[in-house]
Amino acid sequence: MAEYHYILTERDEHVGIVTLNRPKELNALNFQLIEELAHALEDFDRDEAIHCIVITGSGEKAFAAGADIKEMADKSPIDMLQDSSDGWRRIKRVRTPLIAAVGGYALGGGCELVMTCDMIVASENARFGQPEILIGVIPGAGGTQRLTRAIGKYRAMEMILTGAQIPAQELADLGLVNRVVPKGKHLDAALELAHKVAEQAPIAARLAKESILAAFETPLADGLEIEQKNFSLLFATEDMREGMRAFIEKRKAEFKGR
Ligand code: CO8
Repeated sequence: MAEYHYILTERDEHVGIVTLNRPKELNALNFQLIEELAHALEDFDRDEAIHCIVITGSGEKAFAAGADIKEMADKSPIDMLQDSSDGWRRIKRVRTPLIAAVGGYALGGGCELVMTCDMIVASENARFGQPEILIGVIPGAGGTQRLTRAIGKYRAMEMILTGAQIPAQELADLGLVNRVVPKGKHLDAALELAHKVAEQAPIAARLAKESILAAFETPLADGLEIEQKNFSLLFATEDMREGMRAFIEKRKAEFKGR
């Protein structure tokens, strides 16, 4: 297992857990943290025993309060391109389903990291926002795109142009947050969901993720092609034979990830 300074990793059966671990700085995402996070997610992604990954923040106050403003303040455009954007690209390429467990603030890059995940579980006190405009910039890790696709142009405009913080329940009502749970219960609830996902045939879960993400990146006709090909490809897996046989034999399927 790699040595990390700003994150913690652990495993709970078939679920990998990554905790952003700079609680005094509200888990602000410095360049090294993003590099470590990308590395840890890639490690879990390569590990056949891991079927779902939960990302959370340490401490009670925040998932992450954004990119590290103190580190960014003196950076040049080239620094930003070279030091930071590669890690974000690597996180986006992770094929294993990702669940964000959000307690407290998910702001700026923190909100963008949450939206890079595939499902979002939040405590009732969680607050989401894209406050970059308040410090003279705009979201730079997908916020203008993912937020707009999730909640629509008008609400995204308001959030990004005012920098307002929005409570979890309001975003659940708009479709961004999967479920809101009592304060402090976000990790337990995310793990419960993760274990449900981890019980499924893992290759099918990855191809389902890939196909759903295609809905954001391709015209409908291309997305339908991708889905059809991924669906057919699953007929090459032992898990597909097992799943269908188990249904016919009226028993629970035992998936092996092959
Ligand atoms: N960066 C660095 N340090 C931070 C950050 C941050 N984003 N957020 C909080 N901290 C630090 C504070 O400076 C403070 O440190 P110290 O004790 O040394 O002064 C400590 O964390 C605790 O914070 P506060 O005292 O401010 O706590 P409060 O409870 O009073 O306030 C807030 C909490 C409202 C969350 C407040 O800290 C805040 O507004 N933080 C900044 C939020 C923000 O603007 N986020 C957006 C940053 S920009 C961004 O994310 C762009 C992403 C693009 C990435 C693209 C890369 C390619």
